[in-house]
Amino acid sequence: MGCHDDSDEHKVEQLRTNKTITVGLAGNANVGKSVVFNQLTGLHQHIGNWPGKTVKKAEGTLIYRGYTVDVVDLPGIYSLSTYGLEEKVSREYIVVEHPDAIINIVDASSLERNLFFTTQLMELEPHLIIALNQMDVAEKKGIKIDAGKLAKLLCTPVVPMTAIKNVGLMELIVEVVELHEKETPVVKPLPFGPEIEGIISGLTEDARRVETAYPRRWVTVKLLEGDEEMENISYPQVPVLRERVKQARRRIEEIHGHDAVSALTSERYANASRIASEVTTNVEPRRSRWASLEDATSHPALGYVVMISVVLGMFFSVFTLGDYASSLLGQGFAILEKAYYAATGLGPMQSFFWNGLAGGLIAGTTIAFPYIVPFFLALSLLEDSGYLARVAFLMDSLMHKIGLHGKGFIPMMLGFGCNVPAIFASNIMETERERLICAFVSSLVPCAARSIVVMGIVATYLGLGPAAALYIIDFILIFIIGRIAFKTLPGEPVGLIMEMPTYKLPSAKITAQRTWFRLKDFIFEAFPIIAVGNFVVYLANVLGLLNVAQWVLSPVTVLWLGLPAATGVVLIFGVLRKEMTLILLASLMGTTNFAMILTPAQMFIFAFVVMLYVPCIATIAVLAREFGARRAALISVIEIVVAISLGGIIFRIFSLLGIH
Ligand SMILES: Nc1nc2c(ncn2[C@@H]2O[C@H](COP(=O)(O)OP(=O)(O)OP(=O)(O)O)[C@@H](O)[C@H]2O)c(=O)[nH]1
Ligand SMILES: [Mg+2]
Repeated sequence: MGCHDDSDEHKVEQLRTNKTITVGLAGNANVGKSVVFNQLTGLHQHIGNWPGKTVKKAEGTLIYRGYTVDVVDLPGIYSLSTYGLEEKVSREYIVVEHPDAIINIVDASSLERNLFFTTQLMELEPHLIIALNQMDVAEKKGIKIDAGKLAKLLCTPVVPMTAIKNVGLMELIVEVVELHEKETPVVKPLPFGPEIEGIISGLTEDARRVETAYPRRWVTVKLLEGDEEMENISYPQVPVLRERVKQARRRIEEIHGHDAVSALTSERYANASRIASEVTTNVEPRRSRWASLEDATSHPALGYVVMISVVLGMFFSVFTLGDYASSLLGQGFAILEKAYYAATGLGPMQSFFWNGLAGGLIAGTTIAFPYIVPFFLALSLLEDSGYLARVAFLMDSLMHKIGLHGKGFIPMMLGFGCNVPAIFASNIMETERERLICAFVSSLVPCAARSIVVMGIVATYLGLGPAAALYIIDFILIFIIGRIAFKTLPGEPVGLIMEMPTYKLPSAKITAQRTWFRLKDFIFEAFPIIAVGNFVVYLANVLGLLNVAQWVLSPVTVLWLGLPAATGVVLIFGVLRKEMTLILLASLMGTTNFAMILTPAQMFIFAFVVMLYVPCIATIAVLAREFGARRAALISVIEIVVAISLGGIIFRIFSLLGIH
């Protein structure tokens, strides 16, 4: 049988004079869709070695040979049923928006599983191109794939590529343009076994009468599978179909001994598996150098040892590096300050320029920057290597106690960098309830800004022990609060369905890029806020307004928490950004030597409250956008109450123990 059937009702019917080509990238999760998207469009979709990063479709443009190519990055999916929102979005996009081409990104290193999705995609009859990505990984695993043969078997163009190294992208885009210019017809679905094909064609006659943008064969197959959306479209239009489909299902059951859904699924698997084995040769099934690492990091006992060491190692190196750079920068600015006053002379105007205008930026640079750079870098390496997904797997049973599964740990880990992407990442959870719990606990994770406060005060002046204690208290609280949320929100927990990505050597380019983008966000978003906040507080201080505010807040700050009155205003401004608390405190007191401002007990309590009391304004905004203003407000209030109540309790315990 030839590849293309001219009488096919879905063949390209018009001559394309249009200079715009739209292309959708579809495929399983974690196959490299976003890498391809970023390479093609120059945009920066989130890339990382764990499944489920892209949750909403993203669009970008590329100009090639006079064509404007609109590229759409779709979320990773495994089927085209309407089980999940992503699946529904993807199939509607393919049929309703009818892109000129669908590029199915396939992970060459696990071809069979990926082709299972390809078989379903083909049933939608798009203009299809297969991008056989991760060829480097396949090669390392000793897998050789005959791309030409695959193209013949599927009747579609197949482009082998290694997107991460920019190999094959040009060929891919040439293929897209060719498909457009040559008016290549749509792909034809792979046939099921003859009995089922017979049943399908028997039904197609009636299905033809259904008016819909979906291909007729697809409608028939989906009706057999009991797809609700297709039933709602078809049965009211052609009522006789309902009975016919019922009979057909019974026939399939008689022939196969299974219901229609299982029969169709197993035939798709059979197709995928047959094709995969026909085009694959295993050159030498050698044990990869990652294999022992793989074993060690997911080992039921050793895995935890590795995990704790990795996390401790990460914090320790970030702190050591940050502390060193911070004191170096501090010394540099001290010399600069001396030189400045030597040149301008002392006076209120000179002090206004240095402390009021430049102060915030200087404090931001010396206190925040040194910790944030190594922190983002470390997090990025963890994410890209695939280790984060291992941690998720190890944390599965603990996470179940708060009603999530291991996957929920990924957003939490990302929360260490910043809570905002963590809340976005909560979208990888399957149900609304899990998403909410996950976002809530993620907002309690000490982000880089909060870590700056812990490191800049507690670790620097009191040592690593008390700093570690703060983190441990925080984690215990996350667990307790998470568990309460889990018990109060109705619903059942679900199991862990996440595939383990293989370990990969993080690409220097992607790591550098991601760190830079996070850093850029930090510089452009945080620095203006820090500078303005600092200026406002400086001015208010000079005008004597701060005293009023501090007086109003002192029952909480001084009486309940045992902190200096100045911390009141600082905590209020800290809602803008958590590291502001440290910076403002330094600039209000005119020194970055916190030992002169706070006693050891106060340092601990201050850092504790900052760590917990309400996420920053950006996090609240994202929570409100994702879950509604009411829930965002509720989460904020809970966190303020918990932070202040417990802070006061710690103060009293310290007093009892004679710690000041
Ligand atoms: N070695 C290698 N790694 C790749 C290649 N393409 C992508 N990757 C890596 O695979 C991982 C997943 O890539 P993404 O582009 O984020 O995958 P995705 O398909 O968009 O994933 P989701 O959005 O989660 O569905 C990342 O760690 C990439 O660096 C490749 O050709 N070779
Ligand atoms: Mg993606």
